[in-house]
Amino acid sequence: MGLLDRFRSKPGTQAVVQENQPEVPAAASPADEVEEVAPAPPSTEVDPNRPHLGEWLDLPVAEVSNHPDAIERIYAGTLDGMSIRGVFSEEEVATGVRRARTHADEFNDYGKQIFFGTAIVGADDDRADYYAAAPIINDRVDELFDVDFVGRIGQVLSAVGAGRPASVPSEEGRGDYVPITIRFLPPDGGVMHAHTANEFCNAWGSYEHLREIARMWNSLSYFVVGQKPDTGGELVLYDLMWDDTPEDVRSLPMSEERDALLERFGRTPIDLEVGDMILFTGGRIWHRVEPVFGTQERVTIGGFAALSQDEEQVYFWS
Ligand SMILES: O=C(O)CCC(=O)C(=O)O
Repeated sequence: MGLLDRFRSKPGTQAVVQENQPEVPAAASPADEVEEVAPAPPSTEVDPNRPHLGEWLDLPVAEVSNHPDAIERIYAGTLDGMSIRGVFSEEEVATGVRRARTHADEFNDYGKQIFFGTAIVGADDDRADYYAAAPIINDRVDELFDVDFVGRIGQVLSAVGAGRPASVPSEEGRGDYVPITIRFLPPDGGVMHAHTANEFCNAWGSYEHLREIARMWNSLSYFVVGQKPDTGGELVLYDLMWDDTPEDVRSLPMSEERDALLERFGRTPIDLEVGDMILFTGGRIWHRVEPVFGTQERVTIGGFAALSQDEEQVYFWS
């Protein structure tokens, strides 16, 4: 079982999500126009031909500051995400991937995915395992890259977040979150089955602290491509949003069986090169990573992002 296979669509998730709906603050803020709408109950039938996916930006990193409202638009549902080209050079990420491999004895091997760095998604409800494991990557991340990898991710998130500061959160008295995990998908069918972050971020115990400090409903996913595989490994966005998820899909855990049910919906593969960064509504949009084949692993370096509850900051973590 892979780490991400531990995601479960739990009965009662919908009620938990509504309880945790953050309120839009009355004070004026750059994100005032973002409307927080209570999630609709899941539909039992969704017309597979109904379009759900909307606008996607594809731009060089030099133009990222032309879109300071991108995160607000993503929350509002008027933008699905963006491919940001050349955030890092091939050499900058290749160096990090090469050095990460020298710590293979510290990797978490889940079979279909191998992670350097722990992730809150698979953590125990009290997060004790997460904070115990966080230093394994946090103590190394600066020496992995010759550039300030985490700082540059923060700069991009700040640029598309209307200049809000972007930071990796800490939990008082517990520890620091991990900014990135390095995800190796082996070339013998490594895969990440279809999921949305809404199904677990708003229900699982391990996210309790993040729910307190950040707007986890329709939160964002980001990653940088570290190495492309020979075949497969595309990130595919399904033309289906969490709110419209039919009950047969919603009731299953991450699995091949659930992937098969999603085949009735349209799919958009996102083509990225080494060093490109993607930022999208992983909370809302169903997505999966296609199986990887050939001789080369697929490597991505990434995590998740959200506006703080007071909308003054952007948080990112893995
Ligand atoms: O690192 C990847 O390619 C997977 C990204 C993903 O599935 C997510 O962020 O939810």
